[in-house]
Amino acid sequence: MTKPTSGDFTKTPGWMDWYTGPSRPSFKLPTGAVDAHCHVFGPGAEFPYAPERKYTPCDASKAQLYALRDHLGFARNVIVQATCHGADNRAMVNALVHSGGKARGVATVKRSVTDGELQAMHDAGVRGVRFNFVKRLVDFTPKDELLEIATRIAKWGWHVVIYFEAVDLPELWDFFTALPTTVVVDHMGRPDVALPVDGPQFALFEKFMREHSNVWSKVSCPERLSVTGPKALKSEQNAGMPSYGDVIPFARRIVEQFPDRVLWGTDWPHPNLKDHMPDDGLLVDFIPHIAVTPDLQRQLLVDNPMRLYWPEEAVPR
Ligand code: 0GY
Repeated sequence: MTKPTSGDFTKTPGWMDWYTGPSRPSFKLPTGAVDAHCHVFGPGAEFPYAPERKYTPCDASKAQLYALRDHLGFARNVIVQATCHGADNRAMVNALVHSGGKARGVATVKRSVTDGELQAMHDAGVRGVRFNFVKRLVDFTPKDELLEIATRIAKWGWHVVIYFEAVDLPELWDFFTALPTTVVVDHMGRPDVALPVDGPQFALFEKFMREHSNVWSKVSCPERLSVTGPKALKSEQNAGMPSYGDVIPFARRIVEQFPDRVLWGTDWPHPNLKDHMPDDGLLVDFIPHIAVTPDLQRQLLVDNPMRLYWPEEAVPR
C-alpha cells in the first residue's frame, strides 16, 4: 500500500503510522463482511484537521482505506468520524460519497447542527453520531446537549456510538440508559483485560448489555486493549497463545452472549497506538478466536452490520 503522509500538518511526536504491508489473512471472511469501525484522516491538505484536536495524525485517505478493504476481503466499511476532525465531517462524508454505496458513516455533531445538514449527511450515508467520553481525546460536552442531539437524530433512524473507559461506566450509566436510540459501544467499553473476566468491572458491562436490549458492542481493538500484546506468540510463558490472547475471553463472552448485537472493525488507521502498529491481516485472523463458529462469524461480520447500516438491502450470502 502507498505510504502515509502528513499533509501540511506536523504529526504528533511519536505518532505511529499505519502499517503499509498488511498480510493477506488466512481466515476467509464471509461473503459481504463489513469492517464496522475504521476512520479516514484528511488528507490534511484537502480536509484540514480541527483546531481543537488532541493529536495530529498521518494522513489516511479514502483510497487507502478502500485498498485495505479489498486486500483483506471486506465488502463494506463503516467510517467513524475521528476526533482529529472534530465536528467537521467533510473527510468522512467525502469518503462515503465516493464509496459507491459500500460505506456508511458515523458523524460527530454539535447542538448547532441544522436539520438540513443532518439530512445531507443522511443522504451521503451517515447513520449515527458518536459521543466520546475518553478524556485524552475530547473536551467535555454537557450531557443535556448530547441528549438533545440523540433525540434529534433518532428521527432519522440513526443510532448513538459511545466511546468510554470501563472505569467511567458507573458514572455514565444513567446517561447511557436514558438514550432513546440503539446504542453501540466502542471496543467493549475498554475493559482492563489484566483484571479477571469474571470480575466486577466486566460484569457491569455485561449487565449493561443484558439489561438494555438496545445496547450493542463492537468487539474490536484487541491491539488496543491487550497487555500481552502481539509478542505473546513468541513468549515461552504464553506458548501457543495467539497475539492479543488476553482479550479473547472478554470478546468471546460478549459474542456468545449477545450474538445479534455485536460488530467488528479493524480500527484502521489505528490512532494513538504507542508501542506497536498491528498488521491488519493478523487482526482479521483474530476473529475466529472470538467468534468460533461460522454462524457467529456471519452474525458478527455480515448480518448485524447489515441490519444496522444497510437495513434496506438484502443480506449477502
Ligand atoms: C479508536 C480509538 C481512538 C481514537 C479515536 O476518534 C478518535 O480519535 O477513536 C483512541 O485513541 O483510543 O477507536 O479509533
